[in-house]
Amino acid sequence: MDYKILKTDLSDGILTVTISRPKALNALNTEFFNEMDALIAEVKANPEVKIMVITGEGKAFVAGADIAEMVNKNREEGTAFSKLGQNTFRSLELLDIPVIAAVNGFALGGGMELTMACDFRIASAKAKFGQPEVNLGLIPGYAGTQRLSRLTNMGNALYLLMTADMIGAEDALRMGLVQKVTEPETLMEETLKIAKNIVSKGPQAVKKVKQVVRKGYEMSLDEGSALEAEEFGSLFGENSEGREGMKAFLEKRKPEWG
Ligand code: DAK
Repeated sequence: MDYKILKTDLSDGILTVTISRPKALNALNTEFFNEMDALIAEVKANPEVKIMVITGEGKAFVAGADIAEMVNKNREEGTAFSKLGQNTFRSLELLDIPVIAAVNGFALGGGMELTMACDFRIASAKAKFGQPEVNLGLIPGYAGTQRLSRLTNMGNALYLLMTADMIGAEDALRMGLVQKVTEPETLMEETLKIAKNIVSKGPQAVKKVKQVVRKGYEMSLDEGSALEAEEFGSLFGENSEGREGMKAFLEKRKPEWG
């Protein structure tokens, strides 16, 4: 499929997706959500894609939901716009492959919510994060109120949501919102290095890490541990990825993942 807003590049199993609507600082409109839904469906059907990296073109990652598109919506339309985004972000989060946000600039409102639907975040030292919805008399509509407290903590979430403060990459790192800060020029190089490293690991194991951590987060420790034991076991046995990985270690060679 041809995309207008999303630029894609697939190489060595890494799908780089660049959100490209720089004149509006990559603000998220209906067209973006439709394209992202289509892309997610393509990714699910393409075993060549081992990992996805999302970034933005120009000075913004994404400066939020498109205010120009939202301004005249009525209550029902507002709810529908929120559900459209929530569903897209949830599908992204539920992809079985890892998804990394490479945050190059402003990640505000819906943009920060998009980064939070990714598995982890690498930020340029120039990145700025914020949930400015209360400035507009709104609250986040793409589950930002839910993911922010889970990713950081209740105090950080309420502080950022109530003040609408914009924070830099180092503060985001300190809060646990981002995992690594890079020089602006090396953001993509460093993110792709991390992606390549993950692609070299046991692909089933990487998928299971995502599944077990994410599902386990919603469970009690005992339920989560039971799930872990089950999935741990699924990597054993003849022709399994675990057998190959352990054999390769003992034979002092690189594993050959199927
Ligand atoms: N939407 C639409 N256009 C935007 C935009 C946005 N979020 N952000 C920037 N733009 C546009 C600007 O209008 C401007 O367009 P022109 O005037 O050139 O036509 C162009 O991008 C460049 O922006 P600036 O001239 O403002 O650039 P600056 O460098 O001076 O400032 C800025 C950069 C990021 C500080 C500033 O643009 C800014 O404050 N932008 C708005 C940031 C913001 O408030 N974002 C949060 C959006 S609200 C919900 C569903 C979803 C949501 C909430 C509820 N339900 C349905 C319940 C989510 C809400 C949000 O994400």
